[in-house]
Amino acid sequence: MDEKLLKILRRHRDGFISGQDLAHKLSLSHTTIARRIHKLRKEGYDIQTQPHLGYKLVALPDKLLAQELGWCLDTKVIGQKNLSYDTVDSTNSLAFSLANRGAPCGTAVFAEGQRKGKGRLGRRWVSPKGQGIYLSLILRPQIVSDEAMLITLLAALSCAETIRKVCGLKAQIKWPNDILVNSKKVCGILTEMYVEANIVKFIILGIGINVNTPNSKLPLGASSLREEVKGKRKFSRLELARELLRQLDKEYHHFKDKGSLKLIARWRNLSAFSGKRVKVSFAHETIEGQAQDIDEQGALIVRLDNGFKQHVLAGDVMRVR
Ligand code: BT5
Repeated sequence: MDEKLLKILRRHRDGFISGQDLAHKLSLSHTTIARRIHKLRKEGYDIQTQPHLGYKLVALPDKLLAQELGWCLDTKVIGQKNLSYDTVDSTNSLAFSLANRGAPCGTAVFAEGQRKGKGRLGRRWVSPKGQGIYLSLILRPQIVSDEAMLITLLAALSCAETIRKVCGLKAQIKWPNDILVNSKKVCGILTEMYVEANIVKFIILGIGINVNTPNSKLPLGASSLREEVKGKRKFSRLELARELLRQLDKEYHHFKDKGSLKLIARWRNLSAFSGKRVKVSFAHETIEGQAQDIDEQGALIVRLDNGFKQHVLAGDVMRVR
């Protein structure tokens, strides 16, 4: 990818830059410049040409390209190394093998589509190409495995905040890993980890967001940001993904420096089921009661009808009316 050429074109977005100037700045021939512009256009960059004036970058590709995701991204760790792929089986599986081979904390793996997107407990994540965000982040926090749930909550908070900020939609968190808009699932989170002697060696934080996906391509009960916004306006996946990396970076550093208290307090404000009657399903059992709060480990506190408070660390929650 021609980073330097793109950098110059970006700086001249309000006007044209001549082929001669480009050739001079990059110490290349006119023919090479023309060839590279052609290549960028094939990547999806909209570059206008005017005789005597030269070139002008009009629009970026509707793709999550690593160089666009990372362009002047003001984060400390998250997204400082981005990898982008066309179609993969699962970004979580790919990130897991990269982390195993030593990829640094903050590495973000994006794909345009997934063939075998993973949900929890062997479930599938429907991942149509070019319409959603499919991201896996490699994190290396210094925590024990009991604290890993907090990373899921941190991610849920970052996703909900991003959707609220960029799309103006009232995103809410359904414990532990779903983001709902108008009670429909628009985003799911899958946290996987590698643990040795109870110490977390790395975490793969997988995030799937239905951005412009039509409902016809999604399972029942799911929706996308585009479907839920008035006028069904299309959103820029790039803008959303960049803001998500920023929010994740901010929340991750808060958590590392100040612990989980503030995180939990902000999480509470966006929780969809606080105080509501819920049913929680486990592999072999179901409980029913009032969702009261989450504890300092991120477990859901459910008050059963007999007054007993059960702290739930994993399970599927459903609202009961
Ligand atoms: C999740 O699991 O919600 C976690 C989803 C994580 C997906 C990301 S994409 C990037 C990264 N790479 C991966 O391979 N995965 C992660 P769970 O709570 O188990 O929900 C799964 C259930 O949600 C399915 O059984 C369907 O009912 C529903 N579902 C599937 N695809 C969906 C979609 N695109 N939008 C909303 N709901 C969906």
